[in-house]
Amino acid sequence: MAVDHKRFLADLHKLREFGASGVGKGVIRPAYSDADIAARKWLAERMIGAGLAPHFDPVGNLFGLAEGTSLLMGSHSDSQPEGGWLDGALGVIAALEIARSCDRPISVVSFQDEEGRFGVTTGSAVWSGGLPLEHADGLTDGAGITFGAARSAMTDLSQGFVDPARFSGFIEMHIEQGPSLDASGDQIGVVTDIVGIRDMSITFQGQQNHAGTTPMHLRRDAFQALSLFNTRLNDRFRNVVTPQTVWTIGRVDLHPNASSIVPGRVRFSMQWRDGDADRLARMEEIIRATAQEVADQQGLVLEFGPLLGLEPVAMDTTLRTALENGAGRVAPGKWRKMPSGALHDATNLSRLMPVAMLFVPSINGISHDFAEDTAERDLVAGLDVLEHAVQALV
Ligand code: HGY
Ligand code: MN
Ligand code: MN
Repeated sequence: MAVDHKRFLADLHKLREFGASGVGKGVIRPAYSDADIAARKWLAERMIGAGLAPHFDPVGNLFGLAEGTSLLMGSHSDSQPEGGWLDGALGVIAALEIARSCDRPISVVSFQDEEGRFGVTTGSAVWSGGLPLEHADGLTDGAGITFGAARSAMTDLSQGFVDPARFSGFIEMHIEQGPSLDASGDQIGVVTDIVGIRDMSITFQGQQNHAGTTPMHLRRDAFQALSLFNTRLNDRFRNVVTPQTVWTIGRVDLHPNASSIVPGRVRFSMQWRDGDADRLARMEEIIRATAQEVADQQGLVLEFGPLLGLEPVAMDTTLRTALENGAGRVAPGKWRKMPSGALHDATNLSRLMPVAMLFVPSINGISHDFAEDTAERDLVAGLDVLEHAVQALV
């Protein structure tokens, strides 16, 4: 039986109703939010309709299990605080459509907290053994809520952890979240490898004081320390990084964040990504040394949070070849092999089984934004490639 494009698109649009932001097709569906949990319960119902057994695990990962050994397909259905409607959701609904239309043993998964409200791809990191549950439970979000407290909202649904040995491999379809496919006019990207990532919080603790009466030379200003750190870091990275290396200070909590108070404390996120593990390590050395130097010179106290990270990983050649052959049939002359600059659950699963990924274009390369979108013809083309690949593999 062939995939049903209309049913696939209808379920994609239904999923984006959970946590709809009211701005374009955007969603606000962070891990363990009411919208996230409601979406997972709806997905569980759809899995039953696909002939799969829904199974929640202790961290809120939702599996739709086929009998016996099966190929696992899926992604995640939680979103960034300001998320796009397709990031993760596309892979989950595409997997569901493949499972219910191809008479092959296909299981489906929606991992939890891929977007890292608490860590880095937390749900699949715990499930794959990359992050001990007791360690994950101590991770906190930007408001100080722990992973353990947040996941307790789903404890009543938990049926224990699924044994990874029941899966022969994992295929994840995802939007590119970058400009390459959209700019080139290609419709399909077959992923060759996924970059590695490092992520930690850094705190500079100085002296809160009056913004009018505290002379500049007596200040221990946390914002000035961050500003100095960032300027020196960009300069010192220059001869270490490549055009593909990225680093981001995405969250800054300045305390007390008031216009007439010299900020005494800043806690900020420091994240960096590259395809080379040695370069990630070199960048970590520079980050730690530069932060310590600024703290010492400015008279502030420095604190590093736990370092989270994943190594760069290459996709499985057998699964990749099946996707490439499918792409050649569905989008002849309009597909390419490419690396992933975004992180995905597939990285965690590569510890346990063969994995591969398929991309479709992001319009204007936009993602992690309400404006994220992909042309329906490209969404459907990606689904057709998955169908060809599954028929060749299972
Ligand atoms: O940040 C990432 O690469 C993923 O979208 N969470
Ligand atoms: Mn994603
Ligand atoms: Mn994302």
